Amino acid sequence: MFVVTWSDIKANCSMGSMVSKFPTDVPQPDYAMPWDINGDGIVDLADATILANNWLKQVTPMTDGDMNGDGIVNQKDLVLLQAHWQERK
Ligand SMILES: [Ca+2]
Ligand SMILES: [Ca+2]
Repeated sequence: MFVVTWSDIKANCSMGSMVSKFPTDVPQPDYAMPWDINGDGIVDLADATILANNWLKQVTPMTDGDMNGDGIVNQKDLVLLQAHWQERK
């Protein structure tokens, strides 16, 4: 039986469009609101929750709470979230 795991999906994403959009070796501080993690147009508790759920995890750069493009969710991303708290699109 063929089973697709979440890591397979992430691996495919990182080899495809995600990498070309967000190069891992070039942080994109001007990218439109990476701190709005869920993309609803405001930086609030919902985004902080996603960041908390992925705390210290390796993720696809610029997704799931990674905001500086280094592929890990940590204090650097939390600082960015705090700096843009309640910011709207
Ligand atoms: Ca949001
Ligand atoms: Ca990060």
